[in-house]
Amino acid sequence: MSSAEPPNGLQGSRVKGAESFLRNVLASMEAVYLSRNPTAKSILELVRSAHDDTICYDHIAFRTFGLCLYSVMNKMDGHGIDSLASFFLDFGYTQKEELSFPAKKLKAFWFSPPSISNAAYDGDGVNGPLPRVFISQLLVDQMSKQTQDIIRKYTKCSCNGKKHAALAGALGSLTWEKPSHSEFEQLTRESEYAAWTLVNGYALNHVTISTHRLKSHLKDIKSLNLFIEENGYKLNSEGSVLKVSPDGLLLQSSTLADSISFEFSDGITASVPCSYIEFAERLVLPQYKHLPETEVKEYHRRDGFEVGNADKIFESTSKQQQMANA
Ligand code: OOG
Ligand code: NI
Repeated sequence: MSSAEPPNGLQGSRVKGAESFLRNVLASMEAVYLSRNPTAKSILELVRSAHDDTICYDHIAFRTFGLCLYSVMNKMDGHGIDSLASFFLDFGYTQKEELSFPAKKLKAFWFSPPSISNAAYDGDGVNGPLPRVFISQLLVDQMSKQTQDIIRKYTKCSCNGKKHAALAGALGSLTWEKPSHSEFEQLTRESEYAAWTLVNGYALNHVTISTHRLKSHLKDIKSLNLFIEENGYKLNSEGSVLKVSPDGLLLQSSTLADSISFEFSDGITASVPCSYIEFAERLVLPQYKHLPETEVKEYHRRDGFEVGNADKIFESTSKQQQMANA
């Protein structure tokens, strides 16, 4: 699952322009995210200021509607993972493993970042090491007819919006019309993921702080979780607060999504779930255990994602988690 060699990518002066464009797009996506999610914004500030630290993003994540064309079975209509993946692939990302969540009717792929000049590794946030990208999609064709009809109504009216998913994410704009409140409620009953995607579109679902790249004691995710809770924030406790992969090397936790007031097409205004912030600690792979800490690079650590962890992290936008923590 992991390789000891850094991947090829945006190196050399010819591609400097491409890298800076990619970072500008990420910065716009992040700005939309920070403006809508006060919890994420204040946690990033808190972690930075507590020990005058810089933050590296482990990954960023998006949600999409994966649906087949009406007429052609098994041919995707272009709103799913591919809509956003194409942008990241164009800028040097590499597609990695698929993750499958049959109970939630979801699947996902993750993408590893291109390698970049070493200088950039000193930056903060989107100016630091480029994040992995996690993109999931709802398996729309497995939903009830009622839910499918609603999703198809909106994806259809977006025309070619799906070709500009990254732009939509950077602008924080939906590529389809706003739904009615009852349509949102219908989706919520069947799949909270579907309802989230209908009102948030291609906006960033979360960014993830790489805890092992912090300098203070907060590099230990258990200390960071405690610190976040002591400062009055609620963490997603689905399963347990700390999600641990079977190999014990990928540790993750997340906050509960903020809510935002949303005006539906029928004039009803109601609060809808927005985005959350995640924390991830990647431990050193057994074969590199002997390396002194100062020599440990990111590619010596556990890479990738874990279905069992992700399955619980998806719940960060669910009503049930909000109520359990109220
Ligand atoms: C993604 C949940 C999974 C991870 O790091 O495994 C995830 C989502 O909520 O859309 O973020
Ligand atoms: Ni994540």
